[in-house]
Amino acid sequence: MISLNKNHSINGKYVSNSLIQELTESEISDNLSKNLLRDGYVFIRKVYRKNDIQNARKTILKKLYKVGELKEPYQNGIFSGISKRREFYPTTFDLGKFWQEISESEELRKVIHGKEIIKVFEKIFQQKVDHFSFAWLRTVIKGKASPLHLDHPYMNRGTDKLLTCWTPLDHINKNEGTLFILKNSHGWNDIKENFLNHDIDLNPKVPGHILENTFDLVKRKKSCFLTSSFDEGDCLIFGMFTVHGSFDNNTTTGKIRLSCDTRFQPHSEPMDHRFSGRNPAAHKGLGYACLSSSVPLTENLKNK
Ligand SMILES: O=C(O)CCC(=O)C(=O)O
Repeated sequence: MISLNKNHSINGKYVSNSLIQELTESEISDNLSKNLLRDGYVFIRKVYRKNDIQNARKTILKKLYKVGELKEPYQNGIFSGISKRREFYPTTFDLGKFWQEISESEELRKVIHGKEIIKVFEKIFQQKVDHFSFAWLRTVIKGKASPLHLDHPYMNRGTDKLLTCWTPLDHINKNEGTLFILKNSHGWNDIKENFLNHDIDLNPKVPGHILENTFDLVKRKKSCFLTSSFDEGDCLIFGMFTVHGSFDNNTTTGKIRLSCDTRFQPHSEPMDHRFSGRNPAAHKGLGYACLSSSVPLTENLKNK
């Protein structure tokens, strides 16, 4: 009989226990480039200072509380089920500016662009590094998730040496919508060819995410879901062709899942201009309004 994992579901369908494995952990002292090449990702714990993460989280949650989206005490990050965000920020432009202000808060930037994570990327690239100024701060409510995708079609106008850094901004229990990577997916040439050079802004009719059913793909590739519970300080780094997504947030407390993804590259490589500078244009020139998290939590239907 198939044993289902009640923590992990995709579109409401539970994943079988036999398809779930723990992400392999790397230490900062390991050969990170080698591990990245081998696995398509590196997962490192205790990179950031806990205190910095806590300050960043508090700043973000306070802003959400002020627009009525969190219950008291707001520090617990429990969704209130309502939102006044649109009352304060009626237009898409206003909502984008609100999200930009949160995303650019000093406390968050101290984490996502701080010396601890820079050190990790300098070790990976063996040279000075740069990062996008744009950051993908995500607030995922109960029942929501990010679709299965790889990052290449979203940000491929600079260097192919770009790496994603996914940073949990809270402890994320296994049932709270953890990120997953499909094992060995960085080596799947058919998937890579499907998306190679696809640019979602130039060709918006073709989706950036994978349309094949996630369970079918996992079966076809004899793969499995790699995930973990995440703690303050952890980071998960992966390449542009590593297939990933998130499980549904199946919280029992109403807690939102808070995380931020950022992108790093060698300093010597060209940068995708959409995501750099003081007011990054991002997708469709919308700036921070291109993110689904920029809309009120009550309207947050999908996460890419
Ligand atoms: O956090 C998520 O739900 C999605 C993150 C993601 O897709 C990414 O880091 O590229």
